[in-house]
Amino acid sequence: NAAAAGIPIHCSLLLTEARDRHMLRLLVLHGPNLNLLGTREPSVYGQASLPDIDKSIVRRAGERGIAVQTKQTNVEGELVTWIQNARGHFDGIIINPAAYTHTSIAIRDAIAAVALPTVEVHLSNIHQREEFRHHSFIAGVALGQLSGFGPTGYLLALHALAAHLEAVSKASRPRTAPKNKPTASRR
Ligand code: CA2
Repeated sequence: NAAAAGIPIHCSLLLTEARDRHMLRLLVLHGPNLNLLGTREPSVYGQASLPDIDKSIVRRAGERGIAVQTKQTNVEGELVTWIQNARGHFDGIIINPAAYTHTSIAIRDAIAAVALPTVEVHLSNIHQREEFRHHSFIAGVALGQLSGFGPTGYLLALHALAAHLEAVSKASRPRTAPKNKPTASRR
């Protein structure tokens, strides 16, 4: 149930309503230390705080008629549990696993197990930074990766994931029989 899934009751009601209205439901997860955004290292991670970023994601989702829930934790196991529990409640996941990107087989396995399309986001360009940041355990199980676009990366991920889900849902809909063309009646 929703409470066991770590989803607050008010939010679970919103998610149920979103499902009933055939809205896409996306889960946005932020990993360790991202709660410090805007307070330190602005030259690397920018000036925006995590609440600023979340507000812009929620605003853009609202404009597109998408329901989103955003969550941050410094705990690896919590991310694993939230990913596992996303099944049945969400259609896709956007995740910045932060430093766990480069270390966590557990998060990779959870994403593979839950089989929800997942987009990996990084504020900085991890490929331009230290060697140890070049490898992502997540990239191999992600739909795609956005790295280096700052907070805009989350909005690009939202757009890309929604486009993917809409295309998948359109492809799986039964094709309606083409309407008979009116034929010219012969006298
Ligand atoms: O660029 C990204 O988004 C990262 O995922 C951020 C992680 C880093 O370990 C990854 O290699 C790339 C670090 C997040 C730490 O965030 C801070 C924010 C403000 C001050 C200090 C750390």
